Amino acid sequence: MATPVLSFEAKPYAFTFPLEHTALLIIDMQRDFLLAKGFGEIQGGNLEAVQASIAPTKKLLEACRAAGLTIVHTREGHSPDLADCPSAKLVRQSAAPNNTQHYLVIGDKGELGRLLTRGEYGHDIIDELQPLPGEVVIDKPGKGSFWNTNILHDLKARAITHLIVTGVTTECCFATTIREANDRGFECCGIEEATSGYNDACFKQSTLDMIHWSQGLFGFIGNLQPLLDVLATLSTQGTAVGSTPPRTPPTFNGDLTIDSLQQAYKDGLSPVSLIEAIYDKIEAYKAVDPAVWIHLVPMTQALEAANKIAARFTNRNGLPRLFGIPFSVKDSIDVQGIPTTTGCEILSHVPAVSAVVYEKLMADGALFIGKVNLDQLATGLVGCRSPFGIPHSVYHKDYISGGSSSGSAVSVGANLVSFSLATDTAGSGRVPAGFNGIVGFKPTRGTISFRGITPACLSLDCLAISAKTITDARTVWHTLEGHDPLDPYAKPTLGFERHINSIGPQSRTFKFGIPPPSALAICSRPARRMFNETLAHLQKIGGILKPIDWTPFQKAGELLYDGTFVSERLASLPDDFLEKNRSALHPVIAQLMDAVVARKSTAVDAYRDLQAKALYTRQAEQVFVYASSGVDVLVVPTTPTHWKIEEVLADPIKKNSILGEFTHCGNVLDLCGVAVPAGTYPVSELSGKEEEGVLPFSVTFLSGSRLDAEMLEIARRFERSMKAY
Ligand code: TIU
Repeated sequence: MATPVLSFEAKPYAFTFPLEHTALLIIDMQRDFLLAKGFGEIQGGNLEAVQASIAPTKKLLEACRAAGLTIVHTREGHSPDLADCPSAKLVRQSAAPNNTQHYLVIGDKGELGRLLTRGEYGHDIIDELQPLPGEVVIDKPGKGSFWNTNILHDLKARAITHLIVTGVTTECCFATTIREANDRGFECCGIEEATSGYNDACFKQSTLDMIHWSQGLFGFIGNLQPLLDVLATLSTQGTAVGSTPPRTPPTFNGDLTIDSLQQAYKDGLSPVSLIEAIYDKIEAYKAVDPAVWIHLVPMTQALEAANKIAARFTNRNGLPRLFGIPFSVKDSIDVQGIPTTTGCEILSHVPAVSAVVYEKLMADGALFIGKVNLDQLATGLVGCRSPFGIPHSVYHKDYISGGSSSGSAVSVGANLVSFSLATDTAGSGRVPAGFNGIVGFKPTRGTISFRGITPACLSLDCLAISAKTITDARTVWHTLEGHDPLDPYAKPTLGFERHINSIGPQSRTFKFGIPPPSALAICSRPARRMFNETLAHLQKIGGILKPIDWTPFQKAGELLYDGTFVSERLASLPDDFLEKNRSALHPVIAQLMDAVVARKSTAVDAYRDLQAKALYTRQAEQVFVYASSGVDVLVVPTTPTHWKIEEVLADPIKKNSILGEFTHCGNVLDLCGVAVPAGTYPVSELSGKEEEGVLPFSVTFLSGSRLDAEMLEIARRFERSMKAY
C-alpha cells in the first residue's frame, strides 16, 4: 500500500510531498534565540518578531505529529570547551569597531547560562516545542544544519527526501539550512508563519523570496493554513494528538510488528497484557520446538518489567520508540546477571555489565524476554551445533533453522517476540533469517557497538537485527547505531556524502547487480527459479540490472574460510583453550578448530591475507556507488538451498560451507546486507517427493560500507511490492 502524497499551494508552485518521506524540520527554537537575555537579544534581535513564530510552529508540529511525520529539531551550540567553535564566531562581530551590542560572546555566562553552550538552560528548546522521545535532535555548531552533524545520515536512515522547514532565524539558520539541504537533493518548503527573523518584515520577505525565485532556485515557500488543511485531510487517526477520546483499553491482537504495537500502546494496550499473551505463545511453542530458549526471563519478572515501564512512561502520546516491544538476544550478548553461554558451557560467565546494545534497547523502553540458542561460539550457519538442542525452521520441522543466530530467527519467525539481537560474522544473521521468513539486517560493521558481545572473529564480527519487516529492523537500528569510542572497531555512520534523488524518474529507479550464472549454478532448482522471479520483480519496481565484476566477492568469500581469518576465531579464546577443552566442545566445532591448528598458518600467511582483503575491498567499492558508474545494491540468493537437519548432521562441514556462498564476503569486504523474504516454494520442489508444505525463499541486498540507509530503502520497496503482489 503506497502512502499518501499531499500537495498544497506554495510559491513558485504547489509543493507536493510523499508523507512517509517527509520530515518537519524545526530550526533552533531555543531559549537562547527566543527568550529575553538570550544570545539572540544580545545579537540585537527583535524578540517580538521571532516569538511570533512560536504559536504557528507549535500548531504545525502538532499536526505533523498527528500525521505521523518524522520530526527533526535542531539546536545551534557548542561543546563546553568550545572546541567545535571556529574563532570567527567568537571574534568577528565583537571586534567590529562600532560594536555596542556583542559584549558577550558564545560560551560567556549570560542570564540563561553560558551562551549557545550545550547543556545550558538557554541552549535547550523552548518548553512549548520540546521534542518527544524518538524525535531526532541535531546539535549543530554551524548556522546550517549539515556542517559537522549527523543530519544527512539521520535523514537518509529514515528515507526522508522532502523537508518542511520552520524555525529561527529566517535570514540565518533557516535560509542556510534550506540552501544546504537543496545542494544535497532534498525538496524543501519553508513555512512563512512558522519562521521569523530579528530584522524587519522586508528582510524576512527578501530571504523567503530568494528561496523560491527563478521558479524555485532553492525550494518552495508556503503558508501555514493550506498545509494544515491538507494534513487535516488525513483523518485516519482523525483527531490531533492529545485529544483522543478515552475508550476501553484494547487487547493484544497478535500482531507483534513494532508499528502495530506502538499504535496499540497509544490506544491504551497495557504492556502487562502483552506479556501475558506472549508467554502463552512461548509455552505453546516449546511443544513445537524445545530448542529455542537458553534463558527465558521468568514471567513474574517480565510482568514486573512491564509494570515498571508503564509507570515510567505515562504519556501515551510521547512513548519512546521501543516502548513495550518484546525482544530476545542471542546468547553471546551480555545481559547483566544472566549467564552468557555462547552455546558453550565451559565458557559460560555471568557478566557484571550488559552489552551496550542491550542497554540502548532498555533505555528506549523495550521488554527483554530472554536469551536464545545459537551455534556454539557463534560458529556455523546451520543451527545444528549447540548443546542446547537443534531448533528447526518455523516452516518445517525437518528443515534447519540456520545459524549461528538460530534462536534469534526462530523466536521472531514463530511470533514469540518482535525482534531479536543477533550477530553476523560469515552470514549468521542473514542465513537463519532466510530460513524462517524474516528480515535479517547486518549493518556495516563498526556502526553499532560490539562491546559486551562474545567475539567469534572480532575483526569481522558484526551485530545483526532479526525482525519481521524492514521497517522494524530500521526502527531498532535507529536505537542501536551510534559511534562507541570504546569499541576499537567503531566507525562513523557516513562513508561519503552522496546526494539523494527526491523527485523525477531518478527517484524511482535503482541500479543493481547479481552474481554471474557460474556462481548461481550452486543453487537448488527452486532457489534458481525463485531468484529469477525476484529479478523480474525488481525490474518491475524500477531496478535496472547492470553487469558487475563478481570476482572480488567470490575471492573475499573464499578468503574467509580457506585463508587465515579462521585463526582469529582461536585468537579470541584463551591460549590453551583447545587442548584443555576439546572434549567439552561440540564435536563439529572441535573438528573445525583442530583443522585450523593443523594448518600451521604463519604470520606471513596472515599478512598476505590482510593485503588480499584490502585489495578485494577496494575492488568491491568500485562495484558500488563509491564509483560513479557503480550499482546501488547487489542482489543475491541468501542461501543456495535449504538443508534438512539430517542432511547437515550427515555431512556437517561441507553442508555448512555451501550455505555461506553468498554471505561469506559481507564482512570481509566491509559491506552492509539485509536478507528479505521473497516468497515461498513447495517443499516437494526441493525434496522431489510428494509432500505438503512450503519453504521460505530469501534474497539478500548487499551494499558498500555505510550505504545502509540507501540499501534498506531499496529493500523496503521490494518488501512492500512483494506484499502487494
Ligand atoms: N544571529 C542569528 O540571527 N541567528 C543565529 O545565530 N542562529 C540562528 O539563526 N539559529
